[in-house]
Amino acid sequence: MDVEDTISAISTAMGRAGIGIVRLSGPRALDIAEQLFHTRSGAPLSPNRAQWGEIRDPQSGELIDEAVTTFFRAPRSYTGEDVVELSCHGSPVVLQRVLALTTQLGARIAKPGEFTLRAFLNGRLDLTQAEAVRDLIDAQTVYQAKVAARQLRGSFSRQLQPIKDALTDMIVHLETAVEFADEDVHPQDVEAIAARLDRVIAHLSDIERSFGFGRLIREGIQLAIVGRPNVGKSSIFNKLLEKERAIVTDIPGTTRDLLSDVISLDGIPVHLIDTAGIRQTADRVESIGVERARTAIADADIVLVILDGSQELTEDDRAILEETQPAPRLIVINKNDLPCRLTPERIPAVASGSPWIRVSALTGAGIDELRRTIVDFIASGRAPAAEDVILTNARHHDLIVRAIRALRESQGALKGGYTEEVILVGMHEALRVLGEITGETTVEDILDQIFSTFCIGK
Ligand SMILES: Nc1nc2c(ncn2[C@@H]2O[C@H](COP(=O)(O)OP(=O)(O)OP(=O)(O)O)[C@@H](O)[C@H]2O)c(=O)[nH]1
Ligand SMILES: [Mg+2]
Repeated sequence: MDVEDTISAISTAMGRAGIGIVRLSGPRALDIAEQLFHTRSGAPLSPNRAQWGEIRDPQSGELIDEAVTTFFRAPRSYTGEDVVELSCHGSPVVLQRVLALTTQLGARIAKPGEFTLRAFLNGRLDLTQAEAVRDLIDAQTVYQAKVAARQLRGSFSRQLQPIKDALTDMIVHLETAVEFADEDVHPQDVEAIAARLDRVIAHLSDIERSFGFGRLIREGIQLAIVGRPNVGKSSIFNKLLEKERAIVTDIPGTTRDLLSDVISLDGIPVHLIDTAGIRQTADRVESIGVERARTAIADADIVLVILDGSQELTEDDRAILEETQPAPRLIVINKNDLPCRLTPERIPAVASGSPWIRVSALTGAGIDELRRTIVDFIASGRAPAAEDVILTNARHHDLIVRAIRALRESQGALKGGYTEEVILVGMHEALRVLGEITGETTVEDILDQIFSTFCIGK
């Protein structure tokens, strides 16, 4: 990992824009910037000030752009090194030209995430915070951004600290017993340590459980809209999307293929899937659609079973209710604007406890309540107990699981009356693994893996 040289990159998105930034970091950042950029007053670049001037080709003297430049002197910068940011006009051609000049003057084009990698290596951020920078940039919903912003401020590392402290404390205690081999660990001590270990494992398990919800926030859920033909599946799909995405007609069998689109409910991405009406059919195209609808049911996290409230249950309805029984489902009685012929009591699924709701896709009545019901359904039993620890990162999850496993082994050894050395193995392993989360104990190839998922210029 080369961190001695000076790196540069275009830090703003490619494409035309009001401004675009070329960023330099490293020991020669200032020197390179000063050969390119000349303040109007002729004054040198001074730290923490925005200075206006011109960018010129150092060889030909040709004017390239007017720019505002900010210089951050090490260590008080994002990377902890000297950083210069040249805010040019956001023309891709200008930015490429300026970037090329920085390399001619000795800078190297930065790899993805290299600025943040340097910030990490210089102790400006721990690894969870560095990952939060990436997650914040990649966030697709407000909720994802909120969780990332919290992690960026170190909330996750702070949660882990007392756990690591408790572990260190116990390790010191046991190591001392090893040093003075003739002094056995007292039985009371064994009990006290076992109780503390239990608490640490419980705490880690709480964090581990929040991953289910974290993944929901990150990846969202699949929601399949199913039912027999003509009950109003596509109409409800369109209403939830708030646009006329799917074709709606009074001809049964209108939708043939799967249609999908994403909405955000309370910040959670929900992938809606409209499906073909399920029925026995001789039509070849339609029957392929019906097969796909069945696959969608199997893949869905939630199934909306749509029924037509203006008609009695048909055989097709009963078959679908039967078929979706194992799935987490919500019964939606549609066409509430028409005279009602279907009361919930007559629906076997409702009798066996599935939640239900009445809507009218025609008038929009009940659609907001449907959204709320979906959110409640998603959150039920999965919402995190403590607002500030939501595990969203698979790497963190994996390490937490490994720490729990190691501590359970220690717990087993402790209760089984093994020697301190044996008990300590799992505790040391857990501490090391937890250190990997924040980056205290991290090997180089893991860093490579993490930072290669960043965008360039960050
Ligand atoms: N009165 C009334 N009509 C509705 C309502 N929802 C849908 N419809 C009508 O019912 C018919 C079928 O609607 P679609 O949304 O195409 O039904 P679908 O379940 O997608 O049908 P397929 O794609 O054929 O399986 C259309 O004529 C809609 O206008 C409703 O709430 N009230
Ligand atoms: Mg349809």
